[in-house]
Amino acid sequence: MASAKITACMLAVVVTFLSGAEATNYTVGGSGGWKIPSSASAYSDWASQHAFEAGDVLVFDFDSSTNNVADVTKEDYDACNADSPFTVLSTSPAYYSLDTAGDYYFLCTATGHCSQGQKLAIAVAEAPSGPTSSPPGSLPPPSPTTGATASPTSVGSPLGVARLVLFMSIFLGLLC
Ligand SMILES: [Cu+2]
Repeated sequence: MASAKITACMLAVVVTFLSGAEATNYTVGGSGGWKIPSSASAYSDWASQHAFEAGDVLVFDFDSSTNNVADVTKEDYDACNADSPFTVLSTSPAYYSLDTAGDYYFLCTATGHCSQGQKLAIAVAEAPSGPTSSPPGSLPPPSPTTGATASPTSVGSPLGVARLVLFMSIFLGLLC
């Protein structure tokens, strides 16, 4: 039983480390949400403003009575063919996890909506290895700074996040 407990603890620590590479939620279309856009290029414009990584989540915010979200092939996306989607999400807000790197294609299956621009194509990159790249149990090496001025380490900086994750892991380890 002891080994099982240790395994569980180690698993918890690993999960804590992995969660350090934080996922980002993106609300598709920003505050405008998911609808027939005023401009046909609205969603490609929106997509070009973001760098999606594996593990991120798309949030589709829409009027469920007249819209939905379907993930489709590139061919169906190009042709606005809504006849053979992989999945259709019809309840807003709809969360779509971008689990792996690659290209993703979405459209609204309501008649005429896709051809009026309610379609989204995004490219998702591999998630960076992030904090997990440093050996567990060791602090990240101090960044080389010249002079006596210490580099400002804000909470949002990669170093700050790595430290936070490390402390969380140690804390978790103590609990086990
Ligand atoms: Cu629609």
